[in-house]
Amino acid sequence: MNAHETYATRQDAVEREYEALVNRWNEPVLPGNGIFERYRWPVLTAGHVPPAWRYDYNPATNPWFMERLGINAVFNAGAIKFGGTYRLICRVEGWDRKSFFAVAQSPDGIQGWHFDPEPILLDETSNSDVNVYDMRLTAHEDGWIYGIFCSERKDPDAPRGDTSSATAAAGIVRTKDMKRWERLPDLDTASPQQRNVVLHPEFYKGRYLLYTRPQDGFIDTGSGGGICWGLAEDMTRAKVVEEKLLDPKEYHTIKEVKNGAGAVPIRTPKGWLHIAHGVRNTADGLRYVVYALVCDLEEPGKVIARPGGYLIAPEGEERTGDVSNVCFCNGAIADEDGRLLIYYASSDTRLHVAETSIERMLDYCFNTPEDGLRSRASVEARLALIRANASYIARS
Ligand code: M1P
Repeated sequence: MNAHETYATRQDAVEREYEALVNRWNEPVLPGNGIFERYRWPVLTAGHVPPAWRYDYNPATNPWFMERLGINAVFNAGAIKFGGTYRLICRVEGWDRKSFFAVAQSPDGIQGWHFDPEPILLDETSNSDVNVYDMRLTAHEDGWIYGIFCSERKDPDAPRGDTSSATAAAGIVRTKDMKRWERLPDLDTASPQQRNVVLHPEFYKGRYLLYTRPQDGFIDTGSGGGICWGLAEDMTRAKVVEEKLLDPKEYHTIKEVKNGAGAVPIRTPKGWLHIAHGVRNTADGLRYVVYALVCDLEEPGKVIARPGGYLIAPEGEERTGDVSNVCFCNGAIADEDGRLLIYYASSDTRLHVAETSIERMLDYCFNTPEDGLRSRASVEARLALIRANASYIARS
């Protein structure tokens, strides 16, 4: 085949493959565990990124219809329902390892995800970001939608020859229309490293409440204790002076190494529902899982339900990817009718949805025993379950 024929054949094949993927019907995997339902297919992958973002369509400059700017992965997405549609602001990563943000929309939060025509060209501060990722979208009661994300830069204090050390700060943007994004100064905190910063949707005592995760190093948590919270007077010059511990890292738990906030907390009748992430060490590296907790409605810094263990851990295909053994969530959407969609990414490669309801999640959070922190305590909890079950099972 000559180049001209190749162009036409390949363009047709690439577009057909893309259309088939974005229009593929998704279905719940039943019976699941009763807490939530997984869906058979990821909602977004690298293949969902429009061909026009990846291919040069000019036959003169791209006669072989080659992929010019490939996409490596689509994962960790902030989520919001806006203008009647479900929107995800995804971490899209190119072949060059740089992440950027792009919004995808769906009419029902499950099916038919399509990216908006163009990715977001984010403004920079005077200290340019090298990489940006993991945006949380908060529709705040002040009328703005804030996006808080990780802004990564080379560590200016890295020794000569160290080309890996980085610093992480919380970058901030805001919008009213999900089209024009105003960049604000990065969050100022005492901690040298900040990732997984989340803005609470309501004022607390007249101030903005932010969940933080202070760390000593880019990877090392050091003395960083887990999920913290603090207050800021103003989001246009956001500064949190004091970070108070909300939920600690804990020895021999799913959050032994790192413990970070995830989706924006959701107001429920019984408290603020958090979908967070915990990280433990294994002989095979870090394992990231998604877990839940509930905080007091009046005192959002106080945990009132702490179900033990994980809510979502990688399963099957989810286990492998660029960074294997990772489930990560930075976005969830609660519908008016109580349906709850949890968007979680697997292994830094693809994005999935888990469907549940606020009612089911509250049942799960308030009726799952806390981690007893010892094997014996775990067996005691399980024995209590088995013995209480005996009479019901004998009857059936
Ligand atoms: O690779 C797993 C995750 O690692 C980081 O998360 P954390 O700050 O909790 O360690 C982030 O880079 C995240 O995007 C990534 O999914």
